[in-house]
Amino acid sequence: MKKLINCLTKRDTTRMPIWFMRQAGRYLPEFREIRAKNPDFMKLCLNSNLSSKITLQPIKRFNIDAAIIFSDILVVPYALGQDVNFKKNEGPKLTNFNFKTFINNKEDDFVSKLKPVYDAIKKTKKKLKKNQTLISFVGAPWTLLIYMLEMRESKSKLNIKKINENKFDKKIIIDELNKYLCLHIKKQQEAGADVIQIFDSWAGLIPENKIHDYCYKPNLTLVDFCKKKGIPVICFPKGLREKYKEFLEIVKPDGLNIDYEVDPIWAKKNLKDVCLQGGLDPKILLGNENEMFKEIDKYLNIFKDSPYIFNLGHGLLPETNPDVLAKVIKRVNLFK
Ligand code: 1CP
Repeated sequence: MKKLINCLTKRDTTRMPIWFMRQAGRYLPEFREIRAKNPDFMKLCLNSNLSSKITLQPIKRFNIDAAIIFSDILVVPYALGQDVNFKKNEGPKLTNFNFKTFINNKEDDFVSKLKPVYDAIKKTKKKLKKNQTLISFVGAPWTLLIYMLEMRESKSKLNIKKINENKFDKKIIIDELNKYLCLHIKKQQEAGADVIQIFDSWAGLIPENKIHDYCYKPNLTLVDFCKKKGIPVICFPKGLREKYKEFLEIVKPDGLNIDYEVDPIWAKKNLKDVCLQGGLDPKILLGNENEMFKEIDKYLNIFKDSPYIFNLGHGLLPETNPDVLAKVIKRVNLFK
């Protein structure tokens, strides 16, 4: 039986499942070894053998309940015609967005460009045990748009002028993106994905008067699609603060990942009828171990009797020591 799915869909609280965002990544020496030989990150994401191998690396090392397929949210803009480059220390760079090219995409081309992702899912699924869950994911339209239209000035600031000056009809782009995101979800499910996670990493930067159009509505479309297809779905609208409550009331996903700015006690009180996930600040894993265990125990005690999946309030940082992560996992797995 899959512990994670039971918790997510049946709200079973007998044992707390655990996995980590960015569990396949730069903090693992075995990942860095492959990465050093593959300087083109997008090519690496689209190499199904290597992508499956990377997906399984944390599963081999740790006693965790889920694998998350090694890919990126930006494979979607890539498959819709943009060049995507990952420059060291600069973050992803996408080429100039062309509305006409974008709107004239064909579903068959999109699916054939992303076939390696679906192949990687098939290969990985065969190697997982029955009790391990395979998670696939998409980025929500707003977060993809930030990269596609190069709207970000820094980690926490949007170029508002650029957004307002932007002549493209964002509603048309969001609807079109959602069409392809649903297709990507469908194909990932057919390949063997058990759960979908929707990352809206920049939801916290949406201007107040646009939150419905840019966040709630597009996430709801994706969640409703997952429900129709019968695949459990977890949302991560990072940075929404107290609006997490409104998001939940409108979007109603099976699972909701809270970020490290959300007080877990507030979350337990205000975010009901959902399986919560995550919350712990990834930076805690870089500091003093006693402090770290204290923080972990806080989450364990708050959420012990409610449906909760142990994870973080954002992805694992590249500086994380894998041996420390092993201790975190042991602590959680011994809890009940
Ligand atoms: O240099 C490297 O080795 C690349 C680092 C890296 C990795 C390991 C990137 C570049 N993407 C990934 C994989 C990845 N990305 C996964 C797969 C597996 C796993 O979680 O174990 C997932 C789920 C993502 C999702 C993703 N990509 C998000 C949403 C989650 C989040 O972090 O907020 C976002 C925003 C991206 C874009 C992206 N990809 C990579 C970078 C450096 C970024 C930008 C992040 C930023 O702008 O801060």
